[in-house]
Amino acid sequence: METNIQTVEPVIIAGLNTGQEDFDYSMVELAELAQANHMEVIDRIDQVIDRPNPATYFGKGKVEEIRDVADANHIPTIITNDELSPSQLRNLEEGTGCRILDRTALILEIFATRAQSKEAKLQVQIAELQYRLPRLQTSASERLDQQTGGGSGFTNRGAGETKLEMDRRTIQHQISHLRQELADIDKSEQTKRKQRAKSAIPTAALVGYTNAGKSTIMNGLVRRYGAAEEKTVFEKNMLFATLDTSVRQLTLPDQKRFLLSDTVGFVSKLPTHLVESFKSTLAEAANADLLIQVIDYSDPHYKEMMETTNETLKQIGITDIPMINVFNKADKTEIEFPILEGDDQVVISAKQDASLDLLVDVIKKHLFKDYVTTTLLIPFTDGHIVSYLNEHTNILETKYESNGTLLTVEMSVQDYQRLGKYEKN
Ligand SMILES: Nc1nc2c(ncn2[C@@H]2O[C@H](COP(=O)(O)OP(=O)(O)OP(=O)(O)O)[C@@H](O)[C@H]2O)c(=O)[nH]1
Ligand SMILES: [Mg+2]
Repeated sequence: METNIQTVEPVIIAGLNTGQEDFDYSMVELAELAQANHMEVIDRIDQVIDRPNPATYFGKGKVEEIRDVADANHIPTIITNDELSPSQLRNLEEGTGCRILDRTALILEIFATRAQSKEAKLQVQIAELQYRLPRLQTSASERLDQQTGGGSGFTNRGAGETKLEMDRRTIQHQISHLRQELADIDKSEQTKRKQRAKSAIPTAALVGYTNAGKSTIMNGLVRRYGAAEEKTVFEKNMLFATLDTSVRQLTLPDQKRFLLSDTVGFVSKLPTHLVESFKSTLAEAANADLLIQVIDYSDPHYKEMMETTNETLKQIGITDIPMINVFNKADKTEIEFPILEGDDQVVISAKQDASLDLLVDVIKKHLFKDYVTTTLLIPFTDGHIVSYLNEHTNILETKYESNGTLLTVEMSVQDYQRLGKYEKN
């Protein structure tokens, strides 16, 4: 739920530049992620260094600098550009006196606030618990007890460890419980998917970086080609607007039908646990006949974004589905559009009808490539077959003969197999 009155938390973002090419871009993106989490970035602190300090991530002097800047500006939270090890996180918290949120925890927070469906909520909860598990620690007072000893240090440490063990076990228990719940939901989703597969309607899945325009394309196509009951989906200029998968059926003017799915977008350094948890959401893409990768062509970093998308797809095991590239938001560039490049690339704007038409042409070429065009003679006594053909196939020509209706039809292989007996030789 979004409310208008939102308290905005001031934060500092901090990153280690170890010479990686995309450092600046990843820091800009980190700021955007913070904004998406209702935070205001007050300052950015970088450190150029060969490798992270194993104990504190930043070097000693930098930790002090961060503490001073945070102190001077009354900033309670620091966000780091990389995921930190449990001990780095703890030491940095102690060294700066601030709450430390690493990139992974930030993304998890965003996902947790955005998750709407039961499935997405479970997926995020599992990923959060997995993130927390190795970061559990004895409380500060317990650690103090251990250090000061208090005469019976051994016993105290023993008690602390037991509490920690207990917390771990509780979390592990919760994880397996949530996994089971998710598996039950998955089962019903799988059944739905199987039903769709049986109906032999080809499917295409929109994939790509977050904020590229996937949902906008989905809505553009639903408005043009969806039946009245097919609802539009949420689209917004913010990272991770979509977390759930939506599937819509589209019927083109030539009666060709296909299912289109819209799903969660990707971002660089997407936490592994999150990718793992979202596998079932992404199953829709894994089972598609065609992937439509949407790219924000107006973003100077679109190439890195494509790379991240391709890498993430590989990571979740989606490797051999044909893919078309949609270079979107061309209206925000100087580039001419809509244009078709080769068989599998288009430059378009999701907000322009001519663009959507061009995209549909390309989708059609892929999804319906083994459609058959043939001529059928349907006896007048089989009027229901003519009605079926009218509704489900593309009728190119109709002639009435003395012994029945002669139709030149373009149709799916499945229909051809069933109705081939009417074929006119
Ligand atoms: N100018 C312009 N804006 C676009 C175009 N396509 C999408 N947008 C805008 O880009 C923003 C993000 O669009 P979405 O469709 O929500 O993006 P998404 O890929 O679904 O993003 P996530 O759900 O976060 O993964 C919205 O503000 C859209 O209005 C386009 O072709 N041109
Ligand atoms: Mg979306």
